[in-house]
Amino acid sequence: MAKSPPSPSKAPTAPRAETHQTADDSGGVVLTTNQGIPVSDNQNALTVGPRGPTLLEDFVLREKITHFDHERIPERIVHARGSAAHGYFELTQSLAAYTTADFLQRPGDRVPVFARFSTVAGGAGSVDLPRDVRGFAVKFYTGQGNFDLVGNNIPVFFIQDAMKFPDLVHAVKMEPHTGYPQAASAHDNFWDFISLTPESFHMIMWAMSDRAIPRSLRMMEGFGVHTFRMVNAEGASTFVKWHWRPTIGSQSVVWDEAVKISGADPDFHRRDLHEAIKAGDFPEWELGLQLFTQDEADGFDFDVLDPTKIIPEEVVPLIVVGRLVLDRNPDNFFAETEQVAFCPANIVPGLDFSNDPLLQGRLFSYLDTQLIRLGGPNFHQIPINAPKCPFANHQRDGHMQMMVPKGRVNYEPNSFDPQGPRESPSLGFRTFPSREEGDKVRLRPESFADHFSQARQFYLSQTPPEQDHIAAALIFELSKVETPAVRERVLSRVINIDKALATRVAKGLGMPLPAPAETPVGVKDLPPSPPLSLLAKAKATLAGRKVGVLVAEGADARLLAAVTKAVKAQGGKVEVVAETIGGVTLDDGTLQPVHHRVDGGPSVLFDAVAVIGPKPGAERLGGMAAAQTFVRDAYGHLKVIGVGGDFTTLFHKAGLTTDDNDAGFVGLMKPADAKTFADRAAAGRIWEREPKVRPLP
Ligand code: HDE
Repeated sequence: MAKSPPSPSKAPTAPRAETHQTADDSGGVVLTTNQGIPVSDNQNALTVGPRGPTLLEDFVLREKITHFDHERIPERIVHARGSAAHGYFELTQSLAAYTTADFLQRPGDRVPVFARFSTVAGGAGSVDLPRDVRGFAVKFYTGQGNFDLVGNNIPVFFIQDAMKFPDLVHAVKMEPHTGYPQAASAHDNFWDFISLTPESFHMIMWAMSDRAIPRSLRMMEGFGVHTFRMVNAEGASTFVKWHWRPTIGSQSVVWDEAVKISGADPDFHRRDLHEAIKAGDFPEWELGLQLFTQDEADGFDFDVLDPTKIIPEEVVPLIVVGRLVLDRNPDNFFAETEQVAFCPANIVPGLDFSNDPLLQGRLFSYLDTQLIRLGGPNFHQIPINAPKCPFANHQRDGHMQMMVPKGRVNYEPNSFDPQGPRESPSLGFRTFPSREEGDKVRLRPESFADHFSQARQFYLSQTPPEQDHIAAALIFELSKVETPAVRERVLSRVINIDKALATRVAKGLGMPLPAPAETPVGVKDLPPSPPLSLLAKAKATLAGRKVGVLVAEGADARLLAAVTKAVKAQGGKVEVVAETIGGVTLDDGTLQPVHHRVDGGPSVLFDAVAVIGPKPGAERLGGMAAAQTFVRDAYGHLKVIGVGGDFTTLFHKAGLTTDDNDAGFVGLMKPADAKTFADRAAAGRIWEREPKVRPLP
């Protein structure tokens, strides 16, 4: 509503309850119907007498309820749960040699963007931390129209052909006869499909890795997945793979943490993104490109059109050409995050597609999906979807037409509107004229046949803790599968990736190792590629991370200040957890504000924790189950734990000892110890502890 109408008659028609807010006297905004009719009473329906039947005549009630009844639109069939933000893309290196795309010409140029991150399998109201692939979709509002890079946080996909997408998605989503599980791949239908789809096993290695349980949306890598093209002013084409790399480094949670975060804060990722941007801590990614020619592509031992393959960075290095910064939260979740319509076919002059059969299917699907989801062909006029450059054509009418085209001309060629829109051979989008010929067939190319070599390469490129987690994830997922034959079939294919991994998983399931499945081509031993591991390139920093300090009554104010300062120096934030939300009194008499009550701020919400306080306060916390769980979970999740005081009772009751040479316990006896604590916390989890808390086969 742009402007409120003037307040009508001042005379109230019925007695009002004291608490009702009115605009009558204040000169404030008058509530109206959607027709602009001022509303006199927003509390009570129109009835015959105060206790009589409601009248059909009550157009105010009818309009309000009718609109409410239609508030929901169909959620996305995949990627329904998402969080988004506005920002900009800035070019740092000219790509004029490769493309005519205007936003990629001049370093320093910025274009506005809207980025949406999502899970794939769960519904819109599902939790943020299931084991799942994450969508990473960016809409660039360029001067030549919208370019949508609709990618994921994993650079390969489950299937090679669009024909299989509905089957994959049906298999992973809740089972149709029971309606569960929500947002979880740990069930029979998913693994049945996977076990019968050997091309999925490279992706399965990624999906079982910690990449599928990210610590924050701000700490995810992103990938365009398919091979795309750039086309330069001479008409020459270069292939390109798109990569996003977070500047604060990548990090994941551990599985038990993911499970508990889902209960403690189902909006963990959404809240983290929103709060970071609100605090001015803007998430940022580098745009890296892998550029390669047709000749180079022909020399690879995999097909660049196969979306189940990566190009190792050792084969084609990444060049950094720009940065993505998200600096503004959406004003309205529905209008922006929900109604945004991404489409891989939204592409600007100078960029182009490849023949990747999965990409080709996507080029059809997204527009089709928006027609049903947003209700008609004019969804491009919704502000979040509209280009920010002028656009003009002779498309007309349709549901929810918001524009009022003037004049008689709605066709072209025409002689009546010489200034009207016309095609432009020089400025318009032109498809790269690649030569294509062949029989019409339904055939998977032979060059797509090697399903396991890169899966093996991925697994062997991981650090030992990451390999442990892949084994643990497979054991967890398959132990939720009730059909033994499905588990067996999966294992028979995991052997093709790595026999030691399959043996561990079989042992963890208490099953004999089956015979390996047949593979159409031999599995190659490819050299490990270190960038495939997140831990190998983890950054020692607390940037974007949080430290939870459980503060007992009477705690040392100087120590808390020193910890806060040291954590801040490492880029992180401290949040105080205490017995009550009203504050905790420190030894200097100040009332310290508290972020979380102890049972509402479990340690899973933090990257490292500390407990501080004098003996009586510490003893009191020692008797609380929530405080015991706080430290027990922090230990189990391999976190650094600062200990400022005598917390013997707390640790004893949590079943922990602090003196077993565990590098993760840092004494906070005096303010000067805070730096050691923050530096240790910045170095990350205590991986050496893991075999003690989660022994694996
Ligand atoms: Fe999507 N995908 N997809 N997808 N996809 C959709 O479009 C589809 C694929 C991805 O935040 C849908 O607007 C097909 C790969 C993201 O709004 C739908 C195939 C990749 C998002 C659709 C794929 C993606 C979607 C559902 C196989 C990574 C969320 C709602 C041929 C490169 C975008 C919608 C957002 C959404 C179809 C495979 C990424 C149904 C047919 C591979 C990030 O049109």
